[in-house]
Amino acid sequence: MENYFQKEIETASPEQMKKIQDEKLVKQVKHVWDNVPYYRKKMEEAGVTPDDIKSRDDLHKLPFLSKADLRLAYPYGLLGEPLEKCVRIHSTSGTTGKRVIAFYTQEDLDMWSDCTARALVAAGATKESVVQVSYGYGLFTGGAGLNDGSHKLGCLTVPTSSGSTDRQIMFIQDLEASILCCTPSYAAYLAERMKEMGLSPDDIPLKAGIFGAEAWSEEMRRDIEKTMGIKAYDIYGLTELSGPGVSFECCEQSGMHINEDHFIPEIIDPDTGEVLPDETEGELVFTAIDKTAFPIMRYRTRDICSLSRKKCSCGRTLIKMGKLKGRSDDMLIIRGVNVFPSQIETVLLNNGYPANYQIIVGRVNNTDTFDIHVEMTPEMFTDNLGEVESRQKKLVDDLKAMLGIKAKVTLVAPKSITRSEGKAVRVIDNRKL
Ligand code: DLL
Repeated sequence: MENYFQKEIETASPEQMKKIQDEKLVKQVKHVWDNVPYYRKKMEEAGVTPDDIKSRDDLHKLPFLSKADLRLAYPYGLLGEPLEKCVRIHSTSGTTGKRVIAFYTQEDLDMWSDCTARALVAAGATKESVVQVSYGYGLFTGGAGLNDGSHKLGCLTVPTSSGSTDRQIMFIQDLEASILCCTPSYAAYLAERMKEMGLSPDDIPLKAGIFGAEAWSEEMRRDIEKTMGIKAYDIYGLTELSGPGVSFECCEQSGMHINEDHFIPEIIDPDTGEVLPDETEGELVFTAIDKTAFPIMRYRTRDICSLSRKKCSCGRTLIKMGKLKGRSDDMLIIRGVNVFPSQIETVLLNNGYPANYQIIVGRVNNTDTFDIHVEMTPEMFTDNLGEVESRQKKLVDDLKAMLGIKAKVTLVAPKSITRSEGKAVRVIDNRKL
């Protein structure tokens, strides 16, 4: 029998859900108009006032917010509450220097942990479960998000954070963890390590995994499930909207239920901004209707997928989004970390290299590989291997400081990277997702 964390909401009728959304949206638009001058100005420019928004059907009248707005408004420009009411921030990994900072009141955190608790229950968690949270803790939302949902449910929460792979496996074994939360690529790495240690699925106490924060294929899901003897569930979210738990998979494992009593989704044509019907692929846009410290409206995620209201066998009526197909911009997600080619370019140019480089991303044994080929200038070109190695090491270190993950850097001879006559192709992504 299917369990729910908040059954009345998760199985509400379409009419009940619309009523919840209409009421919250009207209230939220007033809150934003009164407290967020940045967005009020956008509304004024679009000729919209709170009186024009009477229900969800009027959502399309509101202006979009984009990542560029978030950067312009950095750090406090979209804050909807006095700072003394805020109790936490989280932050994205940052693009060209400016990170996005999201603020939370205690009520916002409570709402967020409801979302992750729903995801945990959908993956089979009860208060008897031991939940190992191997997402990073800190500014990243993964660790804190699943941690708080697990607490709320009353699970024994094991806050290992990411890294120290053998220790992770020791805790899973010794504490008989039943649910593992981490990125799919880390799950694959853990699975690989378990296999190397001679552990068979029967030796591994885990029953389920809640994996997200990056795109992953069905093949990868099947591999992880087989090696660990678990059911692997997808989970989606983004810092701007709180973090993981914006949507989550249920036993059907075919798309993620969106917590639409908190986040109203729309799919738009990324070029025209036109709202598209259900089952059509486009850019996902979200309006947060009840978080007040960082109340973002019609936020363009740049994630591409479709929405579906088809009946789900789990009994949840929450709308579903399909697995993510890709992004409408150039951001790469490598080992769960957001990487922009422009960040790499900055590091290279700061170190005196020309802007001739190539980023090659692949996937070996379910883990992302990340290679950067960088051309030397003729002045740098040398036969002295020691010198080349120390130059490479300097770049690896600087890139790690900028991106938070390690790349393999290879310095190549001047003029060896093909010049382009049109737009440069800097990224070769060989991952088949
Ligand atoms: O990745 C929040 C999160 C943490 C989600 C843990 C799930 C689990 P950000 O770092 O702000 O937040 O990155 C958000 O990551 O716009 C997507 O492009 C991508 N992403 C998140 N979940 C998935 C997923 C967290 N399940 C960005 N599948 C989003 C594919 C995902 N991509």
